[in-house]
Amino acid sequence: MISPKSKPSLPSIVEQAEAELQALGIETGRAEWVRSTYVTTDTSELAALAETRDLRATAQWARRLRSIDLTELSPVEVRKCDRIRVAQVLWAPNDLRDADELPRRISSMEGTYATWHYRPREQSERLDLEGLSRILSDSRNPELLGDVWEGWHQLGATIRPDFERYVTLANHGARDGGFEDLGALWRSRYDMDPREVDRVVEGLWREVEPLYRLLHAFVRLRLSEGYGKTVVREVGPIRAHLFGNMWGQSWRSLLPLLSPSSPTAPQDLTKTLVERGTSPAEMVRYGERFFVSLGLPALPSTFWERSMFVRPQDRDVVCHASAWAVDTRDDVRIKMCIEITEEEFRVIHHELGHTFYQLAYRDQPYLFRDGAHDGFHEAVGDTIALSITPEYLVQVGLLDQAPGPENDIRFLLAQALEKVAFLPFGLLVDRWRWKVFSGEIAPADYNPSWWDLRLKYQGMEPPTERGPEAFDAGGKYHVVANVPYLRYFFAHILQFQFHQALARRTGWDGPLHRCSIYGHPEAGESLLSMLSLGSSRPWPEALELVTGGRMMDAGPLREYFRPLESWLRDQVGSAPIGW
Ligand code: X8Z
Ligand code: ZN
Repeated sequence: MISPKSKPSLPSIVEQAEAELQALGIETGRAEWVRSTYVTTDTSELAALAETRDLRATAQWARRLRSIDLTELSPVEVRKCDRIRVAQVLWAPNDLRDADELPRRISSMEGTYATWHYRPREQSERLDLEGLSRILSDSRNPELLGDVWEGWHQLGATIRPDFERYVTLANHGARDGGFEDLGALWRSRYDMDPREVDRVVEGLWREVEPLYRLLHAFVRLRLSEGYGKTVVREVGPIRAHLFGNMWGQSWRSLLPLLSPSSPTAPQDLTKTLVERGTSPAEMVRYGERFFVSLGLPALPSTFWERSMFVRPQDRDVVCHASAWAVDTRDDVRIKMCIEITEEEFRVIHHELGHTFYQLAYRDQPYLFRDGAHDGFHEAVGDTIALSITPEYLVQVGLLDQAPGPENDIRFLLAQALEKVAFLPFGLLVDRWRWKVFSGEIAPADYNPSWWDLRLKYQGMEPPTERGPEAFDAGGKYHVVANVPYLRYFFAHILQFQFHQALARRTGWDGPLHRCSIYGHPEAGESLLSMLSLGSSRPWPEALELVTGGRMMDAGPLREYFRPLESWLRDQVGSAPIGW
């Protein structure tokens, strides 16, 4: 019983911190949204100001909370204090001028990236990243591919001065926050000893590396047949402009080159979408209906009113796809420059995974409105996209007839060209940045060390000798925008764990790659139980809710691709593996 005389209790210190950081976080989100959908000097300045204010407040609260007696706090409050310390991927330097400069440097790099154009040889127009990427995926002319690759990567030299300064400032901040450097801050965001993170990564990589090397050997063999041995040697690394993608991170567009088209080759989804005149919003509706079929609530009307689905013609925007919860609750939006392609159809599902996660944890306290870890956030939409099987496409009317099991290898090969091909890239981006932040890689070695890792993990080399001004890591969005990348490596492991577990919920006991959880609310219920936790509990608990296990595990990925693995082995035969 509450005594009628008792006074209303004052907000605790943790509640005060949470309320202030929420208000600042929302303001920053709005400023960043405007900046990203309308890149100008003014919007960039305003966004940077908001970010500095937000980061400084976070650092001040973290410092204050560190000095209080934790035994006076509830377990929930203790977790909130832990979260404040690692909630952001930057720490404001104590020095005021440095704190002002840091977000400006990042904004400047993002601006360069967002507005970079290149006019390929013998073309009349300057092209943006989407235009250049289209050539990379469609052309089979190695000279043109090399020119496009090189033209995009020229942006590195422009970005480099900002990047060097950003590394210095971000490290100042991280050290002021009690971390060794920015990389150490990033590794502290996984509910485990930060020194263990790389060991976990290494263990997962060892499990998947043999499959990657097999795929690499197969692709080298076929590219060598297609382009000739002078362009692609039968041994050694493959040149990076030949993978149909600017970063060699997804090789899916090589499929027609690798897999002899059979009479049963399934209809091309891109063609169907284009022929039907499907609009970007309709593409998003397909994604929404999938989540709704799992029993999740439909998207709010403001999502449709406020999202950006197409590149505006009259201004510069940051096209790299992202999902936002601007008020951290209902005001969810995505920002994409949607093209009518099969690839973008899947990216939409990826982004909506973020959106439905954000909606699922909207009732958690502000400090817990986040993924169990960042790899979970990246894995949700991809998990759903694994259910875009031919049978699913028939169900939703995007395919006339599902091909028989004779198409399985082609389907699995397409999936591997996206998922398995990605793994070494997902790993190396931050292994490189961790060393940059720790100082192990000095600025003069930025580019040679980047290529050392791309050779070591991906088996790739640059199309031509890189000059001393080159800074090729600067050609990747996440590097210039200060977005940690390890999350995608984890997501590529986790999504197969989730897919396997959800498939089992539906009673599926066939091969994993044929299962679609579309229209299975029992799978949705399991997924939602994990999503709605947000970051209120350590991630192994969240993982356990869906999969029954508490570790990230590459077993389900290997199981998914098992039928392909033996096929690849046959195809490669006695040809060399490795580089
Ligand atoms: O950046 C993304 C998403 C937005 S979170 C489109 N991805 C990584 C990339 O594009 O490099 C998804 C896969 C990896
Ligand atoms: Zn994402």
